Amino acid sequence: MARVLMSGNEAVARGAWEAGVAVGVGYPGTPSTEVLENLVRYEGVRCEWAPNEKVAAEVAAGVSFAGERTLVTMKHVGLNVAADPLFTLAYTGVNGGYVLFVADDPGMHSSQNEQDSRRYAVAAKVPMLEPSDPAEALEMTRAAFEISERFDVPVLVRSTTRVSHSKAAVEVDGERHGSGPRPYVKDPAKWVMVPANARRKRVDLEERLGRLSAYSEQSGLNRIEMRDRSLGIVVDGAAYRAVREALPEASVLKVGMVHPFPAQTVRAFAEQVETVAVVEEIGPFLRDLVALAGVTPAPVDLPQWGEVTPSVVRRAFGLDVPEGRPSVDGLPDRPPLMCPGCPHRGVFWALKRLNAVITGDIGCYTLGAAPPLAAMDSCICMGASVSMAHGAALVGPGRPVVGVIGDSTFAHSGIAGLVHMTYNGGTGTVVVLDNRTTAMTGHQGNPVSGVTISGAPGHELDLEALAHACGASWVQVVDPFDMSATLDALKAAVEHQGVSVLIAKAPCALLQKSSKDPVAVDEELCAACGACIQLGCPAISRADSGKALIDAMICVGCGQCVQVCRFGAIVPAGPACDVGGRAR
Ligand SMILES: Cc1ncc(C[n+]2csc(CCOP(=O)(O)OP(=O)(O)O)c2C)c(N)n1
Repeated sequence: MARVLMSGNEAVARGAWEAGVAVGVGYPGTPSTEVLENLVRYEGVRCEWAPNEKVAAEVAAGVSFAGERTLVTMKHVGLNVAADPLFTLAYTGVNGGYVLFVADDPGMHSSQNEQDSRRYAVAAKVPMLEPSDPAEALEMTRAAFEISERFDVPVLVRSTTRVSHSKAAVEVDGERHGSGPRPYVKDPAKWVMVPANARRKRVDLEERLGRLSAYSEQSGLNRIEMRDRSLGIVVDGAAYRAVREALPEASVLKVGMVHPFPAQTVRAFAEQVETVAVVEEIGPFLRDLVALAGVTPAPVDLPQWGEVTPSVVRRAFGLDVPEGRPSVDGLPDRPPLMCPGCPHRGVFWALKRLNAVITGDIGCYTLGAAPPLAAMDSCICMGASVSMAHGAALVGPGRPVVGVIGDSTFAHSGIAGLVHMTYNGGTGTVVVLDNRTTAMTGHQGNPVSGVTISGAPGHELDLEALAHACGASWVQVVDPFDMSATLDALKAAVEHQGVSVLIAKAPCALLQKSSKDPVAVDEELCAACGACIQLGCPAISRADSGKALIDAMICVGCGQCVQVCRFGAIVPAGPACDVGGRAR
């Protein structure tokens, strides 16, 4: 045993390794991504990025079916994608232990919505464990494999941003434990979910839930901590830490196995305290279950969205909230921006000139929605850009409709939209922004780049051939750093009568090993027209004179601004350039 400082995600990876997991598979998504990125570093585990979460959950199903332990990882919205296999795997059960790790994002630090994955455990009728810190993340991941094999069921481990990304001391075991490979036994009544078998399994599901309920009550995963008996708080996940800090005297029932919910333990806790209250993120979930258990929780004014911090807890219980850090006047807002030299910028610059309706998608390019580019009109979920472009074109808004999607997102769920489009005689345009990586979540490889999670080369999807095979009748590849070629290609794509696919191919600026020399503004020539400012490059700002100013410290010399300047005022900075990037 040793004590190591670990994040929650590192601890989940460690727990899976200690549990003898043979295969880890997932799709990146903040705040879950680092689990697989850490698991791949351990000996004796094979890890794979899947094109999407449904595929990941099914690959893991195959591993379990064939007798080994497996871990699947994803963020909360990924569980929507993986829900189809999960709900029926609850019927079949497992062979090797099957654990699905899902990370929720209360407060939406990096997500398009806020979901409560605890409800998936109830809906799919599978157990869910919920750690509050990295040490528990390790222990509960190990426990989840035991539960999975003991009760023949896939098990969910739910984390949230604070648990996944905060670091704490964790006890690690030098040994791998696991149950070893289990024999594969042909058993159609268990694995072939035709209605006759599924109806039998449906009954088993309820019987198994009953046994899991009994286990939840006595497992030790739900812990009563008695302190002052005037107030008892039922709490789970990251909110437990907030309660301990804000109300250190309060007694606590810390729920670690949220499903099946330990109703008897709640009743036993309620008998020992004068008032019961519930503290949770994205409620009411626990609160309703506590009430169903026959205990009436005291009303607490907790917001039903966002994270529960110690201040939120103190406010909810009518206590003073210590003043936070004083705000510093004059600090500029720093909204997320496309990096200097981002290849997406040239495409959005061109799209803006087309006066098109642009259905967008999720990735770094979602920043194309922000001013000054403001060239994206929707962003819902991964893959929606392509299918929405088709739907919008059916209505015909009187302007060209263009779906814009990244390479990873296209492989995730854009391809099926393109197939729908051509199959149904669509006429829209799809632009695939192929920056050779999944940039938004930290540069994971994907089927388009062909780079696997271990860094080894895998098969690289040929996007042109794929677009043709899907039925697109116009397919072209363009270098998005060539601004006029990009604009010309886009014009041709939207004028095409049929489905057109434009592949804008250039690596992410952060993947470039070296940048070119920076550029600078020749003040004599600059007409202060603002054309370069409209690119939304963080390296370009306006000087007090109204003329452009380029910050040589962050300019990577991509040349996009040089191309949009009609006055030839943007020139190589060279050595004759001061620190602000101003040409002398
Ligand atoms: C269903 C689902 N899974 C995962 C995510 C997390 N996520 C957001 S954007 C993104 C991929 C972006 O990669 P790409 O499309 O290549 O665009 P880039 O960021 O490289 O521009 C991922 C995985 C999500 N939002 N939804």
